Amino acid sequence: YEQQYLDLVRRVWSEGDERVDRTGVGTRSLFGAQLRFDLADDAIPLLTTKRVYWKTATREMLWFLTGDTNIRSLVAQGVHIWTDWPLAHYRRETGEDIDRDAFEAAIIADDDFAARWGDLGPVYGKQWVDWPTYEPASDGLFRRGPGINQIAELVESLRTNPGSRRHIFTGWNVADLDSMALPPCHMTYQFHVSDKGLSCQLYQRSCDLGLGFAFNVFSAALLTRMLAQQCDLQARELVWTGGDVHLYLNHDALVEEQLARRPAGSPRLRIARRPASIFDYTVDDFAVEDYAPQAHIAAPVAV
Ligand code: THF
Repeated sequence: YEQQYLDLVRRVWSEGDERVDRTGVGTRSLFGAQLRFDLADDAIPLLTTKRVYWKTATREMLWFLTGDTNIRSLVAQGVHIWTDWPLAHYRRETGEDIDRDAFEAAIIADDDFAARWGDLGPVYGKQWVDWPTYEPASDGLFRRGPGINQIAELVESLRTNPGSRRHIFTGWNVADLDSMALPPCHMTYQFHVSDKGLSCQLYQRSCDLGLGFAFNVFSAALLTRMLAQQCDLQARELVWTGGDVHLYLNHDALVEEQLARRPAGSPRLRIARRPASIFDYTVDDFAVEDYAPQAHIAAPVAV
């Protein structure tokens, strides 16, 4: 399955349209791509042509499921993948040239600093488990209603109405986009149940093929496995659909190195226990086996 990914990387790198993107770094990109990953027998899409820090991706997924949108709890766990956006915002607003470690230290040490500078706005977690609603009040104004937990409703619908074609959750809350540090990239998830098991299709409007992709497919597969376990289903397949699929021009060394490598092995994901609900997993519940990747390749993230 990894060969599909490498073929897509090669195609984007050689045939992609070069364009200036939001970050100013520049990309080569193509529009519209689909890859399929088998999830049967504990198979998990984890690239072997470079080490992928799957525990970091797992911590991020569990963080989404808590509804938290502040980077503080991630940073406290040694997860740095969301720090660059609040850091850039802080530098812009204050003009202070604080370094990343000092910024993260302040996020951990100082409650007020974390509340003021660590929040990403109503991003993934907020929309997934607490989508805002409004209800009319007697004064003719509207006030906040109870939030909608899309994930809890998804589990319920998979259990009680498996044949539904509406097993969907989305982070793309149009009214909230302007308040988000970054609008969702992996934006819509649809699930499908047949006698062969539970499948997931992820629509990802924008994909950083060099960096984010490895995290995004692992995370979607992880979530599908958790949902399957909670609903007593077998996980079957992950269908990944990308919109703007791109490689950043400053990932040239990563691309050349990774394309020179050959995939090897078939990693498996084991889940050690069956937690009481989809919201009760911890990172220690997961183990990856048969994963002997080639060396990590560092590459800069475009902010
Ligand atoms: N923006 C861009 N430009 N690329 C992305 O992949 C991306 N995301 C999220 C939001 N905006 C994005 C953030 N997720 C890494 C991984 C995931 C990220 C951001 C950064 C990253 O740097 N990974 C490195 C090191 C990981 C580590 O240090 O633990 C790697 O080699 O994988 C995609 O959803």
